[in-house]
Amino acid sequence: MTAAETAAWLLRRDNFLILTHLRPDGDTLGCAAGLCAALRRAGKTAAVLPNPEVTSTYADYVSPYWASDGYHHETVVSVDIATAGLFPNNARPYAEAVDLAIDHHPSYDGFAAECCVDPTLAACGELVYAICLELGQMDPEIALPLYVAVSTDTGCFVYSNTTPNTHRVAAALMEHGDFYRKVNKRCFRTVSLPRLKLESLLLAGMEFHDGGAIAIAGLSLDMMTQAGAGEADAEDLAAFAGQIQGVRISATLRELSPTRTKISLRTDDSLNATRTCALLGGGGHAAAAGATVDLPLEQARHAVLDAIRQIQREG
Ligand SMILES: [Mn+2]
Repeated sequence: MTAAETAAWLLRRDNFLILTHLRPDGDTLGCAAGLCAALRRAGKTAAVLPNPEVTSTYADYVSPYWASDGYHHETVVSVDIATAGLFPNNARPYAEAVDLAIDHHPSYDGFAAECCVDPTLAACGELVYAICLELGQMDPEIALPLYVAVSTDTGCFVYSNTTPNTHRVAAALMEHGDFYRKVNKRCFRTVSLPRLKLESLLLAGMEFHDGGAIAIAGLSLDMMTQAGAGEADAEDLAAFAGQIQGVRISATLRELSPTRTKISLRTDDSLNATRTCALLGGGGHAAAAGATVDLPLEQARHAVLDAIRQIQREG
């Protein structure tokens, strides 16, 4: 369905339960909060299924919309979820019962009865914004979480998925208040101390090859403990080494157990990341791929460098 058809569909229904995905990010949570606020403004009853994995970064934006125990719903809507496999545990009972999926993933697999999917959009928030306009609803309460959705899914408008439409939607949302200053500070200008310690430990143990063009970083379980870091502090750490000037190929290795290591590879045009990771039993995209190997961390360092060398030789 188009955004207009989706809005008309929503207006014919009531008592909405909105679902977000596993390891929830700003897009899924912001879309849920924004859509929930807009439906309530339109006179509907709506609530978001509490997501047990919500982090402190996003909790304030979405927790006012959590469904209470025993909330009665008739219409189930998922936002930013490509497949029922990404439902949190408490959403599993709804896997076969989703009435509408609103999503922007090309991999959306059709699990819902109806869908509004646009894979050209950087953030699902852009789509929910269009639906809210069609509902005739936009105010600061709706705009704030949608700004969170759009800004976080584009890394504050710098990831390669960012489009002119992303900026147009963000600009329109910014017209509804100066909330974006606090959002930008919280989401893009704040790092936890354990995260900084992790980056420092990662840098201290980083190995460089080819005059600094290749960086290999290892993150051990012991480093996590030393830094006092949790999962949230380690998020997207695979992007860290690639930020160093001159680095074209970066591998970030994470110790899962003394005999198992997860490899994340980021490359530029000089090396195909998928082909390299395929040698290690993994896969992914041309510039970002991964593999999990049954090797201790230190041996995995050698294995990934060997794989890089082999693909370089093959050209
Ligand atoms: Mn998204």
